[in-house]
Amino acid sequence: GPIGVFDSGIGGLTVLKALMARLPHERTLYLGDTARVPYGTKSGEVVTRYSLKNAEFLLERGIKLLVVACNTASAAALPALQAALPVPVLGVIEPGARTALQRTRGGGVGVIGTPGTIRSGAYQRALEAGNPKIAVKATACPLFVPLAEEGWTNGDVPLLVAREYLAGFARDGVDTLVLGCTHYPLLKGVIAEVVGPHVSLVDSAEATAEAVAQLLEEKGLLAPASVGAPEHAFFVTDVPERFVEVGARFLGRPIPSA
Ligand code: DGN
Repeated sequence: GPIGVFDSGIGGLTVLKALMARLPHERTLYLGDTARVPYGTKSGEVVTRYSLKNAEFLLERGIKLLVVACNTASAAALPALQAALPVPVLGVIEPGARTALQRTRGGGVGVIGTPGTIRSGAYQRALEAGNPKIAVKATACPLFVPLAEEGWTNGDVPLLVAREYLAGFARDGVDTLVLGCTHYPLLKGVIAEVVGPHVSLVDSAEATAEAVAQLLEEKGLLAPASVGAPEHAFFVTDVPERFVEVGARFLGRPIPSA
C-alpha cells in the first residue's frame, strides 16, 4: 500500500516533499483538511476529532503507514491515532526533537510553532524526555502561517514579524531552533537572518522523512524499486483551486488537479 499523509491543509506538503525526496519509490496518498484549516488556533479536542476522521479516510484507501504531517495534529492527537489505527503512525514532533537534541551544543533549544502546538507542551516534553537538563524556550508565531501562504516570505514585512517573535532567542543564547510548524521552512531565510548564523535551524520535515524511512526498513515495508515513477494522489475536503495553486510552492512541483 501507499504511505498516507494528512495535514490541516497545504502545510504538510513540505513534509510530503521531504518524504518524496528521501523515499522516491514510495506511493503516497495526501489528505489536506482544507475545509477545517487552521488547526493551529483550535483546541486539542477538536483537532483530535478532525485527525481521527482524516486517518479513517486514508485507512479506507489501504495505506501501510500514516504520517501526521501537521505539528498541531501531532501535538494533540498522536496517542489517539496510534491507539485507533491498525498501521504504524508517525508524527513530526519526535523526529524534530531528536534532531535538535543531537545538534545542540548545550546552549539550549528553541521551538516555534502554532499556538496549539506550543500550548500543548508536546515539543517541550519530547525534548525533556531525551535530556532532562535541556533548557527549552518555546514561542508561538501565529502570523508566520498566513505569511507563508500568501508568499510573503522575503522582504520587510516577514522580517519585522520575525524580529518581534524571535528577538528573545538570540538574547537567551539558544543554539538550535526547531521549526515546529509545516509552514516555517518557507520562511527559513528571514528566520535565519533574525536569529543569526550561530543558531542551527531544525526542519521537522526532513527529520520525519528520515524516521519514516527507518521505520519502513525495520518493518520490511519498503516499496521495491520500481521502473516508473510512483503515483502520488491528493485529496482535499474543500474545493481544490487554492490548494493546487498555493500547494505547488510548498511541494516544489505542480500538483495534479484531477
Ligand atoms: N499544519 C499546521 C502545523 O504544522 O501546525 C499549520 C497550519 C495550521 O493549521 N494553522
